[in-house]
Amino acid sequence: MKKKITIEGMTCGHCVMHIEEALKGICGVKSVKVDLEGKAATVELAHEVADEKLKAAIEEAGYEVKHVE
Ligand SMILES: [Cu+2]
Repeated sequence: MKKKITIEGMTCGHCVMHIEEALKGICGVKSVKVDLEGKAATVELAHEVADEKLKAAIEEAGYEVKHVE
């Protein structure tokens, strides 16, 4: 299962790492791939994780979530 998250506010590789770590800290997240230029993160999930949970982790890290699909 995969989800794509559209994120606003990433500007550099540090932001990418910050978001990767925030998402990897969530139970159920198997892997994370962040696309800086595409302003998105793709997460692979071991089991269902609520969109709200993904969103909260990113917002806590200081970025804005536009969309989860
Ligand atoms: Cu940055």
